[in-house]
Amino acid sequence: MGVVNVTPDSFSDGGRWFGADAAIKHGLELVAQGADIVDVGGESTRPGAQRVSQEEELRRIGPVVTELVKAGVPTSIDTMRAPVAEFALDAGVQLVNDVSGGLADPQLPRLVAAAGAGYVVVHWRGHSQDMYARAVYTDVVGEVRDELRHRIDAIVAAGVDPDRIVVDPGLGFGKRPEHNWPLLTHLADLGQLGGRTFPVLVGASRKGFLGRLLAAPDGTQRPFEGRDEATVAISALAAAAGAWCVRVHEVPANADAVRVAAAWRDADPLTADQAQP
Ligand code: PMM
Repeated sequence: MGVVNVTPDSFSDGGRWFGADAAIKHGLELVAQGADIVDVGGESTRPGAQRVSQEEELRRIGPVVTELVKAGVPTSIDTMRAPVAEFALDAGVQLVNDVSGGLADPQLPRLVAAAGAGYVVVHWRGHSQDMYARAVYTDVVGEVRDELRHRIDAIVAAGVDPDRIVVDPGLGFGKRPEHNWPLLTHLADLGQLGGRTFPVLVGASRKGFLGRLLAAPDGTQRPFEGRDEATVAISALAAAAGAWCVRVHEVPANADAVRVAAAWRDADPLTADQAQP
């Protein structure tokens, strides 16, 4: 999954694809580079970010979603708002990527259900402006699994087909750097919820916990432009562990990593016959 953030302030690529024409061109380029899905978002979720208005979010994503769908690109909409999802579903997107897992706008799951679209249910505990206040866990993997299971129950109760649900641990969303690593090393467990196996999506690309890991000796975090190789390493490890999708800003090397991981899994009798959803 390649990312097109139509925002002036996303932490990882803020402003680069803010204009509709640049964003559309970038989406097409990501597909040419090997992305299977292009994820379009109009609201930054970086820590501390203030929300944009619904009108502004719609203004940002509208032409980008419309043109990418028209061009035949499998497109997902990254939004927490039902009216934005509704616009995108009407335009033909196949997947709604809701980083709040249905918590921010309770109308959203019903819309996804009515459209028969896919739903990425991300683990989330609250909006960006104060998300670190909620980043308190005694057993991060257990708590994230329990909370995801509750969200899935609510989303299925709203009519979404469980076969169309993808789960995501929400790296960095209400998580401190030390919380992200155990989630990554338990990806297979995260997909096993309530007796079902869900495909798992991982969004580690350029995130702050990588900047922290790769900090200079004086403690200065590695800037986001220097986090792509570490992102590729996570893509390879996550895909080899069975992740269904990795959401990334730079597609070519991550697409290669996913292909390496697929060959790796195919060569292992224990994982070769575990079909991907
Ligand atoms: N992270 C961001 C935005 N959308 N969607 C999913 N499913 N998972 C994520 O981890 C995720 C997301 C924030 O990153 P960005 O601002 O660099 O896009």
